[in-house]
Amino acid sequence: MIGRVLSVHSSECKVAVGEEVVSCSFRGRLRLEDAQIYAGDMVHVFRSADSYLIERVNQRKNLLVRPPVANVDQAIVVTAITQPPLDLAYIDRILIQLEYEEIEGILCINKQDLEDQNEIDRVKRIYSDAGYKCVVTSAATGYGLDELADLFRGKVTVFAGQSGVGKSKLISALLGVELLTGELSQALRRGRHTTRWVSLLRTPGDGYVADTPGFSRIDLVDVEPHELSFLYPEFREHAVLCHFPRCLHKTERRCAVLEALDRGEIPRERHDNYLMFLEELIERAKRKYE
Ligand SMILES: Nc1nc2c(ncn2[C@@H]2O[C@H](COP(=O)(O)OP(=O)(O)OP(=O)(O)O)[C@@H](O)[C@H]2O)c(=O)[nH]1
Ligand SMILES: [Mg+2]
Ligand SMILES: [Zn+2]
Repeated sequence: MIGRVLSVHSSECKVAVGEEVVSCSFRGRLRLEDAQIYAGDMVHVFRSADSYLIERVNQRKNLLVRPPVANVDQAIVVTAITQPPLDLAYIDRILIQLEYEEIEGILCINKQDLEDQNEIDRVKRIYSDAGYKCVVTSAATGYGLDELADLFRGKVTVFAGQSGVGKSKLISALLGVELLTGELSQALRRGRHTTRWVSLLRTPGDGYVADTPGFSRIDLVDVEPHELSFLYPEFREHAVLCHFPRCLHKTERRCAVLEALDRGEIPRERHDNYLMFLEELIERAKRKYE
């Protein structure tokens, strides 16, 4: 039998096999920790007398590190505008990581019931101009939830975003389940096992979603400075046309990215944060060769 791993605990994991969810242990002497099984993995399950054993893990198409989920099709990056305050750099760090893993990122602007429509439109424009699908929702009133639910069909979806933006509340509203929201979730995030704290929930239409706690810090992926622009969908097509092959799109002459920026084809906010991340990568590269 083949199943999908929903969650991993220290000595067993929960696997969806057909309509059932079964508890499995790993075959042989390996502990699950060493066996490197992650939520989202497709596994071969073997039924012995009164227990289930995992025999083999299928090759995965990708593995998100934070949160640890395998075979992710898309990530919904949730943000609010004022509660908590909008943090474009935080969103961009997540999107960069997703581009690196080749996972589709979708922006969800939540708390529509609280936030200023002009600001919502401004943020939406930045990310749709950058090439990302954007949805506007309110987990409180249900606004936009149908559109969000449609995105789940047949896919493994991870929710990401700052603490307090409403990830758990959105999933609760969509699936009619109770997830930890607000303070409890913060207590968990401070706990020692937060990175292991991830489990997939089944959605109608044969999809899976994973809630995650909002991480306080997201490290940039390990790329060379001149490679960063390739993790920006709206930079890529221009970057190949720059005069210098390792152009950093900072102040270079005949830089096609800077030209597109001047023509308004690249959102200014995205390039500003790009420059900040670039410095971070340059610093990191310096330390590496010291
Ligand atoms: N008014 C309003 N409040 C919301 C909305 N979505 C979430 N909230 C509230 O915002 C607070 C945080 O929501 P959570 O769902 O816990 O946020 P989270 O993103 O899961 O946060 P972490 O788990 O800490 O990463 C809760 O008090 C929710 O009730 C919304 O659309 N409108
Ligand atoms: Mg939460
Ligand atoms: Zn350039």
